[in-house]
Amino acid sequence: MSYLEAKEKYAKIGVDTDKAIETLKNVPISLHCWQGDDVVGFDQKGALSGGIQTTGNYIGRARTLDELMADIDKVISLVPGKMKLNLHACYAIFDEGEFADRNELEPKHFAKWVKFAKKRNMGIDFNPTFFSHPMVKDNLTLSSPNEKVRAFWVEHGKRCLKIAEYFANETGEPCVMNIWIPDGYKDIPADRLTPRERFKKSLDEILSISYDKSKVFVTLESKVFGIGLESYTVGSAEFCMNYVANKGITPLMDNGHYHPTELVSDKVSSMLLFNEKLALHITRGVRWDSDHVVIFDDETKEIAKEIVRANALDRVFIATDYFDASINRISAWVTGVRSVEKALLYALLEPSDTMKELQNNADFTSLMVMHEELKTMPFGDVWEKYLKETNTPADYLAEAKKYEKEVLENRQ
Ligand code: RNT
Ligand code: ZN
Repeated sequence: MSYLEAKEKYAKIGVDTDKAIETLKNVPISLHCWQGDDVVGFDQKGALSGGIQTTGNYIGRARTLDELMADIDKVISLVPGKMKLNLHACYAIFDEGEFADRNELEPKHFAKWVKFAKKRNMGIDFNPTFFSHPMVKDNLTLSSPNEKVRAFWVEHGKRCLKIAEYFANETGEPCVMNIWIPDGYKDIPADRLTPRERFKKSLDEILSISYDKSKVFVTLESKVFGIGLESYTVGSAEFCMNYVANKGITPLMDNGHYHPTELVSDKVSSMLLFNEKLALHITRGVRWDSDHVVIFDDETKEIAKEIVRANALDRVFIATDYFDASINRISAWVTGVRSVEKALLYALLEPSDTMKELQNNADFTSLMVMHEELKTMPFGDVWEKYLKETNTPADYLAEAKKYEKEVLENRQ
C-alpha cells in the first residue's frame, strides 16, 4: 500500500499522519554510547561490575575513542529523528600519559565529545559512573560505611555535575545527569536502613554544590536487583521516588528495573501528575536481565502511548539503555533506537480522543475492537514515509553488514 492510501485510512479514523511524522521529527532520543563497547569505557581495564553484565563475544567491539565515534556516526546515519548523545563518566578522554581518576574529572576531559556532539547538532546527557572501579568496595559506593570510599564517590558526583553544566552551556541544550548506583547485598542484610541513610546523605552532599537547575536536570534511577546483589538494593524504587520528591529533582524509570509483572507504562501517568519532568531508560527486560535490545513489542508501544496520550513529549526525557555483545553491535543499537521511534510513531497514530471518549462512555466493547483494529492499520507505510523524509535507509541490516565487513572485521 502506498503512503497516500495509508494516510486516507488513518484520516478516516481522525488521525493526521503528516502531523504525526512532523511531531516525531522533533522528539529527541538520547542515544546511549555504551552499546558500542559493552559498557567498558576508556578509564580502566577491569571487568564490568555493578550487577550488570554484557554477554556475547561478537566481533567488532569499539576499543578506542575513534572506533566508538565512528560507530556512533554509523548508528546516527541509520536512525531517523533527533538524537542526543548519552555519555558515561568512564568515557573521559585523556591525552598521552595523562590520567585523572573519577574524583578528579574535569570538563576538559570531555572536550572532544563536546566537539563531536556540536558538529552533529546534538545535545549531551551524562552519567556519573559508580561501577567498574577499584573504589567500589564490597559492591558499595555512595552508601559505603567506609568514609573514604563514600567521600571518593561523592566527589565524583560533584565533578560530574560540573561537567553536566559544561555540556549544557556548550551545546545550548539541557543536560540530563542521571545518578544510578549499584549498591546492594547478595544475601539477607542485617541493616537495611543505615546504607540508605548514607546514600541519602551522599546525594545531599553532591546536590549541595551550586548548579544551574534550568540547564541541568539531575535524575535518580532506581532498581529492583542486580546480578550478584539479589537480596537488597539500596536505591530501591521507594527510596528513589521519595528522595526525588523531597529534593525536587527528576525521577528516572528504567523499565528493566521492576518486578516482571510491574509495567512502567502503567507508572508514567502517576509520575507525570506529581513531577514536572520524567526521565526514562527504555530497555527490554528478559527474566533476570534488564538490558536486552529494545524491540517493537507491546510494552514499548504502551510506554510510548502513555507519553503521547498525556501530551507529555516535552516533559519526558527519553533515553535508550541496553547492551548486547552477541550480535552485530551496530545493528543491535539501531534496532533498539528505531524500535523506540516506531513505538512513538505508532502512539502518535492512535485516535486518542475517540478512544478516551469510548472509555468515559463505558463502551468497552467498542474500545476493545478499536484497540484490535488499530493493530492491522497500515502503520508500516507511515513508518517508511518517516524514514524517507528523514533520509534514513530502510534496509539498515545491509548497511550494518557492510560496515561489519569493511570496518568491524578489521578489529581483531
Ligand atoms: C543499570 C542501569 C544503568 C546502566 C547504565 C550503564 O542497571 O540501568 O542505567 O545500565 O548507566
Ligand atoms: Zn538504566
